[in-house]
Amino acid sequence: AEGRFLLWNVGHFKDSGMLFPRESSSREIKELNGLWNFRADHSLNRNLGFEQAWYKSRLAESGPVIDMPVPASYNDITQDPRLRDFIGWVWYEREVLVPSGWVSEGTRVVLRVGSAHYYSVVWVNGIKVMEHEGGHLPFEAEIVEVLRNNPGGACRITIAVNNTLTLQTLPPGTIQHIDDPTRYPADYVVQNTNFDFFNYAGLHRPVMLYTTPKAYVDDITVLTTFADNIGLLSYQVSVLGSPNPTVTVTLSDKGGRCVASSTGPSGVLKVTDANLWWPYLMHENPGYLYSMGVSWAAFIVGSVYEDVYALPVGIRTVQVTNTQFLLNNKPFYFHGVNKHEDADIRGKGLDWPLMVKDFNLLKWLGANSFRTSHYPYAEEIMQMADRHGIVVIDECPGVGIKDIRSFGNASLSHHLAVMDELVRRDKNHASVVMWSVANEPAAEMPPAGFYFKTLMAHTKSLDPTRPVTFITDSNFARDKGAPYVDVICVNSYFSWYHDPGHLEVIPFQLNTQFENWYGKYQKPIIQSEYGADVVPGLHTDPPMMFTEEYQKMVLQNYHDVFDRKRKEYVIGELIWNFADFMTAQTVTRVVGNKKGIFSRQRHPKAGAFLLRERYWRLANETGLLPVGAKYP
Ligand code: BDP
Repeated sequence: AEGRFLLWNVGHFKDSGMLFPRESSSREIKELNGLWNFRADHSLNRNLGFEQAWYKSRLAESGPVIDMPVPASYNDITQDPRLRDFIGWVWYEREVLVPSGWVSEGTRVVLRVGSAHYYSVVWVNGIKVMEHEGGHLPFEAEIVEVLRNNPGGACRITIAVNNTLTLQTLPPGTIQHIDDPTRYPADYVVQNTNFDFFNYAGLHRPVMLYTTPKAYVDDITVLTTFADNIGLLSYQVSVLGSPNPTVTVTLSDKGGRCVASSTGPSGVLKVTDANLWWPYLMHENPGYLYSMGVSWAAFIVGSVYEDVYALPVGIRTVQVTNTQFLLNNKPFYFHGVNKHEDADIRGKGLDWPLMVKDFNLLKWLGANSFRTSHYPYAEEIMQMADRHGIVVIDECPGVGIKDIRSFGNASLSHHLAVMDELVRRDKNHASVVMWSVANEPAAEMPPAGFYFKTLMAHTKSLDPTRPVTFITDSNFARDKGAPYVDVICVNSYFSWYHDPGHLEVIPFQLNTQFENWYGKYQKPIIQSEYGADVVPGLHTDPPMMFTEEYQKMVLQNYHDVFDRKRKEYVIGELIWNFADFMTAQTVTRVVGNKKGIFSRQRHPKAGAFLLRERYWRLANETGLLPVGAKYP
């Protein structure tokens, strides 16, 4: 029966880069966003598409198709509950015409999928070009050979996506078949998960074609530091397709002036009077980015080949002490949010208006940071964070690891591969200051020690410059992963899931929580989640659960303790959650999780105003803003 939903073999090897596609004098981009043809495979074994090879010809030839927008989750696009709750393979298809110049000698054409949840198989003109496991991270394949075989430039892209989660996927899940004709219809199947958000699926981020020359800049790694007023960027460039590349690197400031240059595939750029990258509200000019121009050129049999790529880079340092988080050697206090990629209709699909609105709300709130709970966010969002100086804790999809069978070798090796992909994608973002390898795993289970030790050591080997953590809700004395983190990140819901309705327990329990963790580990602590559900518009006094007043009181009680402990070792507070979001249906959720300080439509609840007052006050106290600076 398991075969129905297909189990796959894991195996990724990071032998190449994953630079974000950017246009340049040597590179072109064709975005494939818009309407695709779509069909969910409702056959009993969900395998009809493979049996009938739907990728061999146009999708409309093998059955009915509907319009499906990309990027978007497919779940909320139609009125069909069978599609909303679909489990198994869905098929997307789009035809494009490729300019003839693209298939000329000396050009590479790459097909890139920003993310697709969860497992994908991709064909071009009926020929399989790649498979990928895992949502939330990009994957790509070179397709120029396939295109050359098809004169006229026709390019039919077929992508099959399967959302099934198993004990070895990330996040994990289980498929449950109930075979009881007296109580359930035939073929009753459910996807069980241990995480609290809807398992949206589909082509969630932009799909595009882009070109590079045959010899091309494949990857760039930049590490930054500074001494006095000199910024130092050490870089490494990898060029593929050329034995002896002549690499030129230039660094330009915001005004386009070249401030440093170097040649060779690795080197150090020195910038005098460097503008450091500072967080929002910590400096009058936050999010300063230089542009690092990397080019490669050669003369081969009479022609010039060259590739040009420009990478935005920020100069900043990150350091953790026993009691502090230092950004550019200054104490940084995280006053921010946890988010989700989630909105009406589009689900987890990247949406420009939503993204800009969310950043505007973050700035209105005075938030200086967010955690990408509980999976990597779109690169477009990371770039916004870089530009606006919003600090990011970058989390991988290690959420809901609760079953002991998800601590085995297959799970671990996939989790390591996902960290490879995440670090490869996000290593050059100035906004990213810490990696989170998981959220609320069963960290007290015996195998958790080895699992997290391995995972965090691996992440540090990939990136020695950033601290690593995971988010815990385990008992401080029994947590087997905490010994390996740089910063303790703890979630708690006092007076909500424990002692519901009893606000008076918060000062005691929160104080004890902090003392316990710090006493055992002497590491700085972030309150990585706290909050309460609110159905907007519900009011009571005295406050009752689910009212606007109750959320405010939970926040207020937590804040009083934060204010005492941030003078010692508490280095941040991230509200759960920025906005209401969709979940699976359960008796504890009212059309989703309502712990947002904004509704799902991004309207503020009373708690948002309280948080706004606080965050601006904190910014004035802890930032470099002049004392008494007022919010706009
Ligand atoms: C925490 C989880 C988060 C949930 C939240 C809640 O990390 O994903 O949404 O609780 O219950 O345990 O609201």
